[in-house]
Amino acid sequence: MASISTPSFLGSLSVFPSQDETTHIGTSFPDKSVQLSQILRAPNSDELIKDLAILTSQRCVVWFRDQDLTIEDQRELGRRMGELSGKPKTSTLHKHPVSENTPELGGDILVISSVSGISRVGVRDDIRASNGWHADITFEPVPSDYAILKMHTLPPVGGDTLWASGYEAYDRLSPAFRKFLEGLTAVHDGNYFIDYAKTQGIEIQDNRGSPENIGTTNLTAVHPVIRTNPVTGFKSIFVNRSFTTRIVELTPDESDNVLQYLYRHIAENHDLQVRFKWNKNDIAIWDNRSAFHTATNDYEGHREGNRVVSIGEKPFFDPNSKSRREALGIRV
Ligand SMILES: O=C(O)CCC(=O)C(=O)O
Ligand SMILES: [Fe+2]
Repeated sequence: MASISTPSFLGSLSVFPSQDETTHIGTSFPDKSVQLSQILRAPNSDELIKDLAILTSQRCVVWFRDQDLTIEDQRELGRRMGELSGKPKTSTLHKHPVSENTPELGGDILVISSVSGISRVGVRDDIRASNGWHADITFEPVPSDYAILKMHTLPPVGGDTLWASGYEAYDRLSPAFRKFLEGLTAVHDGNYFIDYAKTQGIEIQDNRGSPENIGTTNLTAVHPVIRTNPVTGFKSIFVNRSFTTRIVELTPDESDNVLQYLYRHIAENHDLQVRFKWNKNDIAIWDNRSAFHTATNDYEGHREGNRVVSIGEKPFFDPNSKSRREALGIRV
């Protein structure tokens, strides 16, 4: 398959040194003099943050090295990226259903930790590392647009994170299979968090960043299998192994087989993935509408970071939208 490298949209961020880490996914700002805290306070901060949202949506994930961003700044960035790129006014920051165990940081910060908390909950079996591929909180009726993760504690070796492009995964399917998937919807189920909350004796958080993300007894939602990203206009596959359990319009057997195919398609095409090696205080920002990610549990020792997940729009499929390759003129 021919692939032509297309320069990323940088807009006002082009004043900072950056590099695309692979052809299809991931752009980094390797110079630690580029600080998100300064971008937040720049005179043209609205323009810079909007362009950061567009870049993140186009490239699926971006990284900044050795950041001094505080927790409060991380929340502000999470809020403004979505607001400046057009999300509904009713969408704010997500409060994870089982975030009660981190009260010192507030319900809208999720601690990603090797020591405690949810980051290893719900891995259904650990024989294959690829079982961990997911997009965050897709069991919510109004799921996430962006996530911002800052890692402050790392093991001596290991613990990389991988991301995969849902746009490129869509573009690799045959036209007939794309068309078949475009009419379908799928159930996303996060009820294992309810079971986890029971075992930990904690309450499920209600009012989770949108008037529609309410209720504590049934964490499920139905979303289109192919979703249009409103920031880029590109189509993406929107099912993931951690939460998607069933394609509604198919028989259970058909659904299982189609979902398994799509999960393998995402996990086994390493040319639509990128792997990031963390250093202390690095930040990753990704678009949960069009990218999947997975941690690597290959390390010993303490690994911990803080994550802000913002709520975007209700997922939709626009039949007039284009695929990324179509829109950018990349040969399929
Ligand atoms: O620990 C990681 O590398 C990623 C964890 C994760 O899935 C997340 O922060 O959403
Ligand atoms: Fe995640």
